[in-house]
Amino acid sequence: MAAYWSGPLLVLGLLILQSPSWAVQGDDAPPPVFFFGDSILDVGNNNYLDTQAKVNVTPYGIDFPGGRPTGRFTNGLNIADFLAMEVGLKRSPPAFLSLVGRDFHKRVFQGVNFASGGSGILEKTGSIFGQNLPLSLQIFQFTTVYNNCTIRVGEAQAQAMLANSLFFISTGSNDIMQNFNPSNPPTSDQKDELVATLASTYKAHLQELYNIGARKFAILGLSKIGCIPSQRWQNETGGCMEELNDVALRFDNVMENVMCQLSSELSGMKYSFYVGFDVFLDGFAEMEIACCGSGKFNGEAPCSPKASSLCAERRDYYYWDAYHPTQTTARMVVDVMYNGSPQYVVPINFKQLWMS
Ligand SMILES: *[C@@H]1O[C@H](CO)[C@@H](O)[C@H](O)[C@H]1NC(C)=O
Ligand SMILES: CC(=O)N[C@H]1CO[C@H](CO)[C@@H](O)[C@@H]1O
Repeated sequence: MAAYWSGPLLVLGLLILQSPSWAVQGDDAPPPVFFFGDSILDVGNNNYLDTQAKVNVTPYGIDFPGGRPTGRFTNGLNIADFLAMEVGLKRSPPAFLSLVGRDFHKRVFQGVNFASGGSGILEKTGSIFGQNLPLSLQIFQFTTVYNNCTIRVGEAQAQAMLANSLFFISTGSNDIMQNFNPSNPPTSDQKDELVATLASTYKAHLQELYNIGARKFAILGLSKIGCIPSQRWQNETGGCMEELNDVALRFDNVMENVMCQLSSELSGMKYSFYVGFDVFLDGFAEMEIACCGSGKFNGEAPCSPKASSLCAERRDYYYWDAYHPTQTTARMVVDVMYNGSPQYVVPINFKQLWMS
């Protein structure tokens, strides 16, 4: 896959070389924010891939400015956008693949979004849908951007910039859902084994980012993925898939430890971990049924232009489609991440990490 992208990447490299250094942006420009991970943060990378996990069709984007689909897996702005707004940007920095072959130099130093729907920590995760950018490839793509920045401004300045940048990552739920068979749920040992594999692979990827120069890591733990409409409809009583929630909880617990370990092993490394599992957002009239989809809980089939029913009051819904939160939910989640108490974001919240 890396070889497949080497063409477009080279084009991007040349563009960066021709662009003015970010020093011309002025000293008051905020440091960049880099996004990695899955569909929770994707702002259009999958539009460029051969995959079923592609949402550049209505009614996706119905509440986005202009009402147009962009490749975000929700009705409007997503978590990457709201986080970017907290740190002073208009919305998420552009999708990496949208920058290839374009004149983007004015925006690239606000950051880049490498997230790709369907992707996970493991290489093969999401391949049932077609192509995606696994975490390893996202980091490779980041390296190419960074290397070219270094050519422009020199290593010292590039390192200084990275040390102040925020690295925001959402991954793991696709790995868990795709390794889970509801009719044959894993034993406790098998759950721990899966979580250990995911956590050690994730840890190695975070170390790679650190080795390149990343210092501030904002990590999204998993929420109750057993309660999303695509899972809930499979429970005869309409409850959550408790086994899946149990794996997500184990993942959060192990990753919280991994982050703590990393911060003691890696000098200057700082982090904020969003314990999504513990967060309950109030104020939605509908917490179970997806706004767009079909079948039980609108979770049996994907949200699509023709086949789906669409709810009337989107802001009343927690879930937009079978897997993803609505814009309203995304805004509330970011508020907890950014401003929340240590009950939900440990050991500090994203704002404290950003300001540190
Ligand atoms: C289904 O939901 C009920 C609660 O309504 C819960 O007790 C049960 O464990 C769930 N079944 C599975 C397979 O998760
Ligand atoms: C020196 C260096 O790393 N240049 C890289 C610029 O980016 C392109 C692709 O993004 C790479 O192929 C170059 O190696």
